[in-house]
Amino acid sequence: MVSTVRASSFAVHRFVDIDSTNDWLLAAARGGALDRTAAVADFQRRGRGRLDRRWEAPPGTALLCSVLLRVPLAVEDRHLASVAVSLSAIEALHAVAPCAVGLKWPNDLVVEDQKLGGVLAETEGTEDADGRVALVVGLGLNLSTTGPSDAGGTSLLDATGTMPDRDQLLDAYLDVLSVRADELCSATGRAALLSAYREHLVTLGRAVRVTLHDTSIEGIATAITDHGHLVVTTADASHVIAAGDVVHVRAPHL
Ligand code: BT5
Repeated sequence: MVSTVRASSFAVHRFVDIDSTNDWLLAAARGGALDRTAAVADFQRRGRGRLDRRWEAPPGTALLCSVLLRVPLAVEDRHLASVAVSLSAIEALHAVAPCAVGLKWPNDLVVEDQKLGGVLAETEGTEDADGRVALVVGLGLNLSTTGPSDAGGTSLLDATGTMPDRDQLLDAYLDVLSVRADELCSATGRAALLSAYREHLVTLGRAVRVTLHDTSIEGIATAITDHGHLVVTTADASHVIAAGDVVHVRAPHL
C-alpha cells in the first residue's frame, strides 16, 4: 500500500499493484474494516469480473476502485449497492469527462454498446447485530485501455478524445457515492436509486438476447422489477431474468 487518505466520507487505501481490490476489501471486511473504506489500485494482477471472469487493464490505464458498504439491505434489495456504484460513476463522468454513457443491464457502463466499465458486487459474511450486511462493490472504468481485444470494449480516451485525470474522476465518484450510499439506508432513497437506474438503463426497450445456463432467449427488454430483475417479452411470454448475460441485438425475433 502506498498511502491512506480520506476523501469524501471514504477512507481510501491506494496501491501500486494488488491482486484484486475486491479481494483486499473482502479480507479487510472480515477483519472488521469500517463502512466506507475504499481501495484503489494502479494495477491488478488478478482483477476479477463476474462468474470468475477476468477484468484486465494494464498499469495506469483504468480507474480500479472497490468500496466497502455496511448497509441494512434485505437480500432482495442488495442489487441496489451495484446500482449506487454504477450511477455514481455515470454522474462523476458527467462532471469530469462528459460522454454519452448509459447502463447495460445489469450494471455495465457502455458508450454506443461498447463496454467502458463494469461492476462486481460481493457479500462478506452475514448481517451484524444492527441488521447491516458488508457489501464490497468494485468498479473498473477504462481510461485509456479498451480491455481484451475480443471484448468489444471502449475507453474514455476513445469516447472523449482526451485522457481524463484519474484522481479527479475518483474524487468526483466518491463524492457522489457518499450521497448515493446514504440512499441505500431508507425506503425513499432506494426508490430514488431505482428510478434513476431505470432512466439510465439503455437496455430498456431494446431487442436483446439473454444467455442463461444452457439456453438463450430473444425478445424485447420491457421492464426492470423493483428487485432489479430484467423482464424480457417474447412472442408468447414474459420472462423474468434474475442473472444472465445480455447482448443488445438489432432486430427483435418475435
Ligand atoms: C464485470 O464483469 O464487468 C465486472 C468488472 C469489475 C472489475 C472491478 S476492477 C475493481 C474491482 N476489483 C476486481 O477484481 N474487480 C472489480 P463481467 O460482466 O463478468 O465482464 C467481464 C468480461 O469483460 C471479461 O470476460 C472480458 O470479456 C471483458 N473485459 C475484461 N476486461 C475488460 C476491460 N478492461 N474493458 C472492457 N471489457 C473487459
